[in-house]
Amino acid sequence: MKETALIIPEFCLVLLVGPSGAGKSIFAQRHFRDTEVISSDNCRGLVCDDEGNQTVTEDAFNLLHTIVEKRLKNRRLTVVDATNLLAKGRAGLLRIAKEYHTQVVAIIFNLDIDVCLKRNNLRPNRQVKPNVVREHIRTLKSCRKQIKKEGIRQLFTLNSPEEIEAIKINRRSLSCNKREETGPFDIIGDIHGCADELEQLLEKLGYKIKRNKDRAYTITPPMNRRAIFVGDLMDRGPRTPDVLRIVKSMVEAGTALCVKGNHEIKLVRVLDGKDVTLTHGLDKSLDQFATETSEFRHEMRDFMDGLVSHYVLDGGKLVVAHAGLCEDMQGRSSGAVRAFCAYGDTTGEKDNLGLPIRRDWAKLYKGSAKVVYGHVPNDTLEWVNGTLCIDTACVFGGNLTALRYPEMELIDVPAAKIYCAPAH
Ligand SMILES: [Mn+2]
Repeated sequence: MKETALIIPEFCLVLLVGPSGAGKSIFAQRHFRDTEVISSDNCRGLVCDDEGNQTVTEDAFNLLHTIVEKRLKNRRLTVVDATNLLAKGRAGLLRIAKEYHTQVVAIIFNLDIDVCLKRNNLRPNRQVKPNVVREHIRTLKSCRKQIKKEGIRQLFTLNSPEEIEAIKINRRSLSCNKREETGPFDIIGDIHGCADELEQLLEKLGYKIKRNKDRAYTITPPMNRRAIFVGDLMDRGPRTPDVLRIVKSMVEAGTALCVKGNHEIKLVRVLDGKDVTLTHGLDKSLDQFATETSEFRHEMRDFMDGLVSHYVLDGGKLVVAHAGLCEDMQGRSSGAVRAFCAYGDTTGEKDNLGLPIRRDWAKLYKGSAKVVYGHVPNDTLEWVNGTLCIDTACVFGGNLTALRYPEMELIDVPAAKIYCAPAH
């Protein structure tokens, strides 16, 4: 049989799901490191010296959950080798995965009863009764649909010993993981449609700008340098389409990275026809988009939608996210991580000006990675516990600022005018 690759994230929780005798342990041994596999049988053995003892189930699973928790906390891929057939049992593991912002992958061993019984008979000392195996298989048939609804990101079903034999596991990097990229970088704050200031700043940083006949840009960075944009490219300012042209061309040429801001999220929703209130300068962007082609709008929509929430760079020494990111979310992917990156640590409440109330995560930050972000317009630039907000309110008449990394040098250009009156 031809080899089949299962592609799973480098960091995830893998649940092996299937009856006793399905070959889960052999599979785990073949494809994962010993320390990556946490088996319920092994945990039974650890708590009472007898891997087949079913009376210590509660203690064994408490231990299993504790080990899974510690591993996910340390961002280690973890495989749970247990039957995982009951929703109640899976729920505890899914809760831990959610707490540590870990994607869950399920590999289902959907084998014939005869295969399982035969294999079960070969197990030394810890055979499971045939009627228990039969019950497992009945439960599996009914739980497959249920598993899909539990928020498991990837589900693979293996239907025969031959299929299992042909599997190869490939691990892919999470899209936020760019640890191997060491820079040097020029990290640029919230632009909000201020293309004049962006062009000036890029030139000041040594980038060569060429405008082509079709209004597209070719930007050539100085030797080895790359730009990183913190998001919020659009809204409020006068030239949003050009800012998008510049950033998209650089990202596609590999001369820049860009993370997703809350304004990108909202503009994509508008372009998708969703019902969105046109506040915070969104109306300006739509006016500017109206004179562009529909092809341009589609291209930019896909570009913005495809941006990643944050990047972990330079061996983990640098994190870039639009609204910042606390330590225990860095290098992870979940709805909560994406929300923090785009909106910050919001309480869900608003102040008397209608602005969201934010917790001051930077004040509490103890991580070793430097975190560079934008989102909150500031008059001054100040490192707080290794974090720096570089949104210096260009569109409100402030500056557009870049941080040169690793030099930690700040370069800025002043706004040509006040494009928008600040809300505070
Ligand atoms: Mn923002």
